[in-house]
Amino acid sequence: MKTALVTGITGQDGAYLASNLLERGYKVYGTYRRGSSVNFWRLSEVGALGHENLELVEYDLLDIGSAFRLIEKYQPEEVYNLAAQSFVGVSFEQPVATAQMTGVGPLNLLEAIRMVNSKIRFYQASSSEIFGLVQAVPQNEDTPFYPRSPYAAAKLFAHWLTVNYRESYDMFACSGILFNHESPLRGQEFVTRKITNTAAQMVLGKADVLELGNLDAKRDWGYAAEYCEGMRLMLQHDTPDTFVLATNRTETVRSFVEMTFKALDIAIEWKGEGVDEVGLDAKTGKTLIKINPRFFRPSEVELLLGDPAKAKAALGWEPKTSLEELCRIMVEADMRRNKAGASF
Ligand code: NDP
Ligand code: GDR
Repeated sequence: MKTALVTGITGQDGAYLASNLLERGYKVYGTYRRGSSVNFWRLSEVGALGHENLELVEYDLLDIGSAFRLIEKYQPEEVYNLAAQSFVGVSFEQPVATAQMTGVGPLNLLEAIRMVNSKIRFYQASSSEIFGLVQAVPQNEDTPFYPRSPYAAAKLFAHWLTVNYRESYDMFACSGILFNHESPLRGQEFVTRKITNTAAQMVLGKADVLELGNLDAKRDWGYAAEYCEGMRLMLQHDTPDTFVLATNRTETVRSFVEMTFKALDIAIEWKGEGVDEVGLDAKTGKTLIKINPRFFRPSEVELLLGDPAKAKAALGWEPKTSLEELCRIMVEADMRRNKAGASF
């Protein structure tokens, strides 16, 4: 039986990856951090909670001693490092904590693997945020980096260390530069899920208005379950490497809003400019969307568009779900949950 350790098991990707690996007959050690109340709702949604081959293990990625004990005790064949402070907006408020969790956290694991058993295969959850200020599009493995937030700078540190441990110690260390990937399991603070969930609540009379920041930011959005399969494929490849996973299509936040309301049979008409812009129900004239400056970031990544050609050629990986389909899946899940009174 193959063994894998997945950090950040309570997150969106942790749930999809755990479910993927369990279906393939893996023994999975999933790490979560101690808190006053730990929430396993995502594992429950994918049907992984309580699986006989899933063992949940407490781990704080800031504690290097824990990293050593974890690797020594379980000696997994594969380690997928997904845990991080993953919200870009918060990284401007908590830059030092983000640097430690998102930057130094992966280094703790790399060190533990190097010292305990350097044959263990390691996946680092790198991010398209490291491309930051546009240098070239579409962005691929050779595009220069220009991080625009403490989060992106921390992810870039972890990316380079992954590459450095691969080259210095001959470790099987892979960096997956993943573009935004979404699903009904996405946290509500991220823009896609905030939009689908609030829109569902508005239709059900549980919310009045959707408040957003920069509507013109462009993102390359894909479906999270497919990206987690890409992570697995990277660790099955003959050689360790860096891969971009993306859809090669970019859309504005504004079009994601339109897509969401369209899935609910509502057409949006935009009026006004800048912070005074509003989105109206084209039929009734009711204001549905407002701009709130609170949601703007001190510096923004305006355009992400990824080229996944290398992953397709080497891993046979390609995205399958269109953005319209993904949006519809998310809206329907949020309608169902809100009707049932669920709060996640
Ligand atoms: P989530 O925010 O959903 O999950 C993050 C996970 O990290 C949670 O399980 C969280 O635990 C855990 N975590 C946070 N801090 C600590 C800590 N100090 N010790 C232990 N665990 C901790 O993120 P996603 O699943 O969306 O993303 C997975 C990874 O991929 C992240 O590293 C993210 O930065 C990266 N990434 C994500 C992309 C995306 O579009 N989703 C794109 C590119 C990269 P808790 O539940 O307790 O908060
Ligand atoms: P991102 O995702 O920063 O790309 O990071 P997020 O969904 O937070 O923002 C996407 C874009 O939407 C704009 N935006 C808003 N964002 C949020 N959260 N809330 C709003 O109200 C809002 N209005 C407009 C943002 O300014 C931004 O341009 C995600 C995370 O999963 C990271 O962990 C990951 O590394 C990257 O994707 C790739």
